[in-house]
Amino acid sequence: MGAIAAASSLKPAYSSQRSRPIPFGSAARTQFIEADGQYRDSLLQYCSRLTPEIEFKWDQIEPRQGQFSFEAADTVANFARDHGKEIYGHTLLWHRSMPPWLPDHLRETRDWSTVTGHIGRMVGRYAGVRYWDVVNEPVDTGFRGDGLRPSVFLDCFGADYIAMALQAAWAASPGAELLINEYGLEYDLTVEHDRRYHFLRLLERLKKGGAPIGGIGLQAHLDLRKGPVSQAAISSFLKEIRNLGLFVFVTELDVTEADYVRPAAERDAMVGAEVARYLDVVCDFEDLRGVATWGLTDRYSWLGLPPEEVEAYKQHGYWRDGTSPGFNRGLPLDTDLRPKPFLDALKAHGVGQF
Ligand code: 9MR
Repeated sequence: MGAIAAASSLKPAYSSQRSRPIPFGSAARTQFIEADGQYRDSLLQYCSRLTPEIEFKWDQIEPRQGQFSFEAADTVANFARDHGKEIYGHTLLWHRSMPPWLPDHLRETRDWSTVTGHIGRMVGRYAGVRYWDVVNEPVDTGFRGDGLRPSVFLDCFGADYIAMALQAAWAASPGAELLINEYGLEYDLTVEHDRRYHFLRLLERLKKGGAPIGGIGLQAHLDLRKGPVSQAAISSFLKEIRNLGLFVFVTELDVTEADYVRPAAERDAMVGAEVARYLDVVCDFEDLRGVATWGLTDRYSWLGLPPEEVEAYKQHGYWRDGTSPGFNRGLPLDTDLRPKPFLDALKAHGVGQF
């Protein structure tokens, strides 16, 4: 697809004029906040919310049982506070960020207070945080009839662990808004259809049981290899979310590319167009509380090439050149922190103030 098609889809179907912009944020990393002034300035320029990309995760906080390491988490939290930015709390329970000691400990003891201890500690220490991803990625297809992802938490505490975790977060901070954050919900693929189905059924069960869930996080890792996004599927999914009385956050928006060979401008247009197609539908959802991208700049993106290829590009001097081919260009700013059509798509949909 050429730049012309991409540009026309940047004009959104979405046209309702909200009284305020939809708050925009990004995942942020302490390591780069400390090391890179340009990156820091860009975060401050564009974002009103920051999501610690790794710093709040349990493996970072309690690498050895009972030994806590809050430095990196405090640094990003203080950075946000000092600059009038909000922190989005990511994430209290995630099967992929368990400290190494935790699985055996839970299997041996079945001690739920280990989990509530962690939840209470985080929610208590970062008491100003309004939104928390309480459970991250609890759904997976192909394992169980109820669509829950096999995990230590599920094994040790049963399917109720999700409601129990929400209760624990609620008990520690009744004012906070609690979410479940999930991925793989955007495309017209059987597996994503099943994920939407199971996620909705989980949310229904939670609401029916009175769990203190306020909303859902849609990670929105878009992928041009699967694309385009299915606006029809997303729209009917969101109708059901509205019927459940839940709010929505886009928590980890980015785009994996399918074609790394075309000129950068064409690639950027394709990325921007996919973002626009997605926002066309999601920004129509009335109770959309915010949009966050999973990183602000391609300079620091988890959507990298394999490390050996990155090394090769670095050796050829491409690393800081935002127009060079090779790197995933799936975030709003390029590696030189220049805005791309992705950022225009956000702007055109009333996301952010820039
Ligand atoms: O981008 C994050 C990467 O730097 C970390 O190594 C990884 C493990 O902590 O987590 C990545 O972020 C994930 C997020 O927490 C949950 N959704 C998927 C994200 C990408 O894997």
